[in-house]
Amino acid sequence: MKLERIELRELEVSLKFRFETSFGVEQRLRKVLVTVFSEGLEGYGEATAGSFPGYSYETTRTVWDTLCEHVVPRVLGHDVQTPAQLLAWLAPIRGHNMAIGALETAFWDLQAKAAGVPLWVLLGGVRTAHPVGASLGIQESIAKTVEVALAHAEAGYKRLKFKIKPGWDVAPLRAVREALPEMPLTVDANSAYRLTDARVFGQLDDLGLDYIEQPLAHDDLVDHAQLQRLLATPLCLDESVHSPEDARKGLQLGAGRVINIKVGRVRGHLLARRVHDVALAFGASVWCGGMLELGVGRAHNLHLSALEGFSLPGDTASASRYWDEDIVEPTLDAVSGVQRIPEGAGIGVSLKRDLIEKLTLRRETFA
Ligand code: OSB
Ligand code: MG
Repeated sequence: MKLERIELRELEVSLKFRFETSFGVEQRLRKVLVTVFSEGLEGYGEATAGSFPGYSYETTRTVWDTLCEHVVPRVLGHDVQTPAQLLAWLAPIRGHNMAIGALETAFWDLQAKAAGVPLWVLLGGVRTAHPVGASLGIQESIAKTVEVALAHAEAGYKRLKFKIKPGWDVAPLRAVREALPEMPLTVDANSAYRLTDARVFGQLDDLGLDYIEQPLAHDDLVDHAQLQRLLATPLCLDESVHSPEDARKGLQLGAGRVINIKVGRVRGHLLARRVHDVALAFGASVWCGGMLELGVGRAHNLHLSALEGFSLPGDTASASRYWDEDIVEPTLDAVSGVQRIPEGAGIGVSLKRDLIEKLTLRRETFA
């Protein structure tokens, strides 16, 4: 399909809640939306980068510049047959996976629409609905943490994940475990600890957590392997895995037994699927992570979650948990903790163009 025209938009949106992690607080977010035009069809992608480089070096601004200066000029006007071919054109670009992933996922949407099938079919998925959990930020008190946990359990979420940081870990989790003895619980440190904090992990190990997500450095596999040897609880890798090779090396080292797959972090669906395949070959579990996506990114996450190996609940919670009004129809809300994968060709959602226009800070069209 010839990439006839590519449109970029930067949107500004406000989360309904203050989302605190070990690297900072997010509430007002800027997101880049990509539309690829070909043969009268439109494919949509959303960059997963945040405004602040706390999770990754990529930000809304680097995504915008990388797309404008390097990604779009390399592919615009080309006749692209497959996502693999698209990635081959972009292979000389080191890193910037979230920028490339936004375009790559838009291309998948375009191809699925051209084929007249839902994206999950093209990806090789096996299910039409997926159980989801909720990722809960650091709260102002233990009482508030328990209250938020109970509210989300009540809402039907199948697993609750709590952000932790040094000084905010064992005590809030113990309180939640007492309040919800049977609930699948996990924690996510976003790289806030070191191997010398092994005592904290020893205590978390007694709480029956499903996994501990990215406790150690964002670029580490070796220390994670050492920590994993000390714990019964599986470690889950997030920040450390940018490619199928990273996944293979991490699992070979024993750095974890679970991988959080995020489309943007690994350059899009094709490589996300390969990370999934590598994990399965090692007998590791995977689940679909989230990056506070708007409807386009959320829909892509749901389609990816249709792959066989996504055996654990994803972070793809209800859109109305995050936004007063999302940018797509239908609104992607879970019912009793289960998200239906949107039906129809491609990602199966349509854009609310008036709302998008109102949220747009800048727009650039390449043709
Ligand atoms: O580490 O999984 C993470 C959000 C932004 C950056 C990193 C992470 C997260 C989340 C939220 O945990 C997931 C979501 O609800 O979209
Ligand atoms: Mg994480």
